[in-house]
Amino acid sequence: MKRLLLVTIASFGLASCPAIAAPVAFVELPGVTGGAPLGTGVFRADLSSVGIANLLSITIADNSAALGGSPGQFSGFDLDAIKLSYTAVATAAQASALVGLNVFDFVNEVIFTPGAQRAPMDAKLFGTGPMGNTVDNAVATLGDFDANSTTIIPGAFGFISLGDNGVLSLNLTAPISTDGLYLYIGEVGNNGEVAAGSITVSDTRVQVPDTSSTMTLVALALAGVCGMRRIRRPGKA
Ligand SMILES: [Ca+2]
Ligand SMILES: [Ca+2]
Ligand SMILES: [Ca+2]
Repeated sequence: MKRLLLVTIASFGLASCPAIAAPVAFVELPGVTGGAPLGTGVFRADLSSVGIANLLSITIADNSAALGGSPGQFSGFDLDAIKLSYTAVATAAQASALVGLNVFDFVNEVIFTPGAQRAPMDAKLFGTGPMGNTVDNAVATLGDFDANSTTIIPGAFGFISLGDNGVLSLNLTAPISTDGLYLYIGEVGNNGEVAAGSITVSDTRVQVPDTSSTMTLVALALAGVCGMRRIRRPGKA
């Protein structure tokens, strides 16, 4: 039943708004970067080969299978920074020095669905806003590879922990060509969490919340298709 519903929703999406999304392959650059202590591993992807001419959004999903790293608020992939550039650099330190394209809005064009914490749990994931379902970019600083690679508080800084199976989507402020374009992401601690297998790039914007209205639209669409005849039924005319 659940599978049928998902297929239906996907079909609606394809019918009204064609979208192309492609997975991304990463290579790990040698060395580490970040703040103090230094410990961010950097992964680079060549977006020329993803089959999308113009890039509009990037989605990063934790794919750690609950392995690697630390529990509680530090569960899952620890994202230090994300950069796009037409320059290919070869080391983590060079990626840190690279001035990325000014195409992100880490405050208004970020959609975060927190993943699960491993026990013992904390109030919310590290680097998230008051309710735990937004990015606090004053802490995460997603434009800079500056993370302090520690779980000691105070001390930890410069990243967001996605939680197990957490998902972070970023809309670009303008579409950019993928020809010669490189994506760089950093994992704090470089200690076993994986997102590389679960990053997709798309030529379609990701819907900025709120999820309740999205679900309402889906429900209305389904109700419209499935329940037309019932509208006249009540008998209180
Ligand atoms: Ca982690
Ligand atoms: Ca950072
Ligand atoms: Ca980590």
